[in-house]
Amino acid sequence: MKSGIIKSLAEKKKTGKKSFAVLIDPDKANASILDELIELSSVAKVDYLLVGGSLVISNYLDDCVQHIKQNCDLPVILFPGSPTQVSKYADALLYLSLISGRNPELLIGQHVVSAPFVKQSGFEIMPTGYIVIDGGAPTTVSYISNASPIPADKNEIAMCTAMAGEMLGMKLIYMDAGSGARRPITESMIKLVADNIEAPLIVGGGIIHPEKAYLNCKAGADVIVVGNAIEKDASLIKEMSAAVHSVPAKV
Ligand code: 1GP
Repeated sequence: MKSGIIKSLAEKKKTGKKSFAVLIDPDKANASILDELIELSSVAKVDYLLVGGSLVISNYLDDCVQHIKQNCDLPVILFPGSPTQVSKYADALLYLSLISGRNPELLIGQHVVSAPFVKQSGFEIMPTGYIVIDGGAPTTVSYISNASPIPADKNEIAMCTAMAGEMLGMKLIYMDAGSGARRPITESMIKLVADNIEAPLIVGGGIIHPEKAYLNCKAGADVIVVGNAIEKDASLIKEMSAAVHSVPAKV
């Protein structure tokens, strides 16, 4: 059953409507944590729940996604660190190719291995150019991928990478400073990338203040993802969601 999330993101982009996504790491979420996140996210009108992480150690992914789907209507999008992180209970999968790196395994190799399995899953596949930007701290994704991030001040490299990804057919671009980044992606980089692509732009990594989420959207981000800050203080969901949704739509 296809869920049509890409289509709705493209439509929202046309009107300048921004989205907020809460990132849930299944390694850190038990049923009671999930219940709190579900309740707060539903009340705050969060747009999507992303589930995954660069290193999912536990076997809780399926249970985690199932628990969410049984308790709310929010769309669940998988954000996998590897092809094993797939659950048939999700609505969609960010089908990531790490286009900022030069590791063939994460550009195409793992996709080849998992293609038949992913195709028969039934959820929406969202082809996504994944661009990692230096966030001032070594991140799990950089270590695992053995790929250097784009330097934080090299806006043009990020722009060219996103353009290339889009022209290769990727439907979304995700710029990520990495979970727990010390420095989130700058607004100037977001603006340059957003001004040069038509695909919806997802931005995450190190966003801890609602004001930054707002400024990122003003600069051109279409979806803001927050994980770490919400793990520390779940009540932030309300303020983050309000900040993202307060960005004026295009007239
Ligand atoms: C990481 O973009 C996500 O891949 C979210 O980052 O956990 O720092 O919010 P944080």
